[in-house]
Amino acid sequence: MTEASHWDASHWSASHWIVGPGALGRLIGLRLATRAAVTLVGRRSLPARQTLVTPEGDRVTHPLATACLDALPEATPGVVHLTTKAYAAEAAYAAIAPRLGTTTRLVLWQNGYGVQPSLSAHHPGPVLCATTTEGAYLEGDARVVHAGHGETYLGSLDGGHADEAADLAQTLSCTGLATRAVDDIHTRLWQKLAVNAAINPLVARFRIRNGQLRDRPFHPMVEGAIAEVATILAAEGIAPPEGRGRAGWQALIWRVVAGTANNRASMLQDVLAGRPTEREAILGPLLAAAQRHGLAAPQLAALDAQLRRCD
Ligand code: KPL
Repeated sequence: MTEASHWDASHWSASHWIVGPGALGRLIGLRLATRAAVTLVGRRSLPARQTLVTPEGDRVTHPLATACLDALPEATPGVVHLTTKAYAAEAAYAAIAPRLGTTTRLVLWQNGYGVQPSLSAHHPGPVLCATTTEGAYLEGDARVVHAGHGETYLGSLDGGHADEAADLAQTLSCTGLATRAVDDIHTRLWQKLAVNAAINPLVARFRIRNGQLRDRPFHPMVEGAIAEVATILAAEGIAPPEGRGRAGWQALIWRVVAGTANNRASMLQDVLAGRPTEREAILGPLLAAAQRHGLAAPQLAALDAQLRRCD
């Protein structure tokens, strides 16, 4: 029997676990709660009533099931959304693994390109990777603010499970998270990684908002990072945006800087809060690729070394 003929469209209305309920996880959980049974699974227990503030200013409160990683519900979930930071994903997966079955769909929402290949190989059921530009932040323990609408892309690294990706994309879209199923999620994850690599380490190092990267002395530093990223990704066979080589990377990255000018990037927020950063998931794959191809990446390597001291 083919994967598609196994497919049961009611699957996405099955139970969804949100493992790692930070801002993104709670946004997904509260959006899905209108259509499915949702359980927030975290390291500590959370208030069962959670409020979503929509970009339009509406407040919607839902009662959600909550659970702790060390006291999981008995039932096997239909879908697990792993929404931890990249560095915490493997440990969170290991903690829930005893409850997962071959029918459990695993959706990986991490930045960078570290856990996606390893968990895709490891999980016995279908694995989808997601990359999103949805903006959300927490206000206390019981409220998430959906700051701005973005776009989410969803697909499996080997291009399989297209029906599952299409169906989940439709479900998420219906709840207010515009999502497209794609067959090139590998490229899209690397493109997001490229954006994060050119912006996040610099703003974290200099403790500036994204828009300040357009000014001196930072502008040439961004251009230097883009040049290294573009060279590494060309060697790695990752298509530049709009197929335009380095100019495509420049256009994309400067567009994101302008669009998020007022933001404190996630890595800066992590540094300011004394949390570990996603340095390894974002710069690690680039530096490993540079080494594989015998390319020098002095600026990315220096940023990596500086951030390592904050970890
Ligand atoms: O994704 C981001 C982040 O903060 O991690 C960017 C696009 C850089 C926006 O701040």
